[in-house]
Amino acid sequence: MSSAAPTLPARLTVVVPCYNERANVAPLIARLEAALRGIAWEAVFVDDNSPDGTAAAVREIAAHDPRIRCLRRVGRRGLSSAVIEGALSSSAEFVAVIDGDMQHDETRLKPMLAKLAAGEGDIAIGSRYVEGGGAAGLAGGFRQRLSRLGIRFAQLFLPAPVSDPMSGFFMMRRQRFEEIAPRLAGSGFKILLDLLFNARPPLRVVEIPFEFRARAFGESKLDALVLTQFAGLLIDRVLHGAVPLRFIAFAGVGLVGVGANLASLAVGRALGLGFALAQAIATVIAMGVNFQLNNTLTYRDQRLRGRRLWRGLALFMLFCGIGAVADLGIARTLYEDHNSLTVAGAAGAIVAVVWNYAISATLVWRAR
Ligand SMILES: Nc1nc2c(ncn2[C@@H]2O[C@H](COP(=O)(O)OP(=O)(O)O)[C@@H](O)[C@H]2O)c(=O)[nH]1
Ligand SMILES: [Mg+2]
Repeated sequence: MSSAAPTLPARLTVVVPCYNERANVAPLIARLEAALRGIAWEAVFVDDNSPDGTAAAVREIAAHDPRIRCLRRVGRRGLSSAVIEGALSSSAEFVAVIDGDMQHDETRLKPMLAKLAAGEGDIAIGSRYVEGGGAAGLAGGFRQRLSRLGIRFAQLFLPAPVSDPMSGFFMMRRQRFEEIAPRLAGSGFKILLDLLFNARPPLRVVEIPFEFRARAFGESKLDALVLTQFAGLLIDRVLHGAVPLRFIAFAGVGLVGVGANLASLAVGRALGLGFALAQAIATVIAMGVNFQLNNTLTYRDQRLRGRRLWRGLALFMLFCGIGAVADLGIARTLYEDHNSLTVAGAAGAIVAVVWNYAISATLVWRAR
């Protein structure tokens, strides 16, 4: 690694979000160095306290290379917010975002900078889907189909067509980024989409093709969750933020829970259990399923682990249990008053989901 101190402040900040990418840190820096020769650059690795020691690997290099910085965040996870904070830590004229796993082609950074510096656009996007680009490195046909489907959806909401609005590889003027930053949703994975949606006036886009490489070390952190989070972003866009996304996710999980409850009840009955016992067991199973799904999806960014997980589960079951009893009471009263099962059932369900949501947000997964 070069130990030459930069004589100029950075013109380009490369933001590298990373989680468990220790083995990729040194090779990526070597590649950036080769690709950015002649440009005053720096790189900020934004690490969410990876257990594999990614931050330490960055600091080891930063100790003798002033172009390298480490931004270690604790108690938080999230690709979008990592990118936002990394970019906001920059004072350079341009900021770029590149994955920390070498799947993006760092040799495209120079052409991106040239286009932006020439005023050809406000944002340069590394695209897998324009002539000369490729998505072969996306693990599995499922991920490729998912990605294409998502792109088609996103096009419906974008001010101008962009061939790869889900790309995590782009560059823009820092000044524009700073203007848009306060309006960003900041949650989930799709920071570029978030930027394109929220820029006023819309960003002028230039697309630079690149070949998405296969991962050399480590594993992908993005799976089917990408789709749920992406759906969330679109729903939020349609509803203009009128209903909290978490509530929608929570209600969706609740529906799955109802299915789990009915299925368990049927199994219990088939095994010859009495109705009350089968229903009690089915309720506990459904609450467990709901808790687990909420912990991995709805509250992914505040996911409970270890002792906190068990404490959260106990609280969740206790309060949702109280909710279930209240719900039965409301349903019964309404049924007696109106003699309509649908009204009674629906009212009971609405009260239950609002109650459970309120408890979950304030007691179980409270923001730390
Ligand atoms: N700081 C931070 N980085 C993340 C997080 N999730 C993913 N990343 C990084 O974002 C980049 C893209 O993630 P990856 O799992 O490779 O996604 P894929 O290439 O779509 O499979 C990688 O550099 C990851 O290490 C996160 O929660 N926090
Ligand atoms: Mg990757």
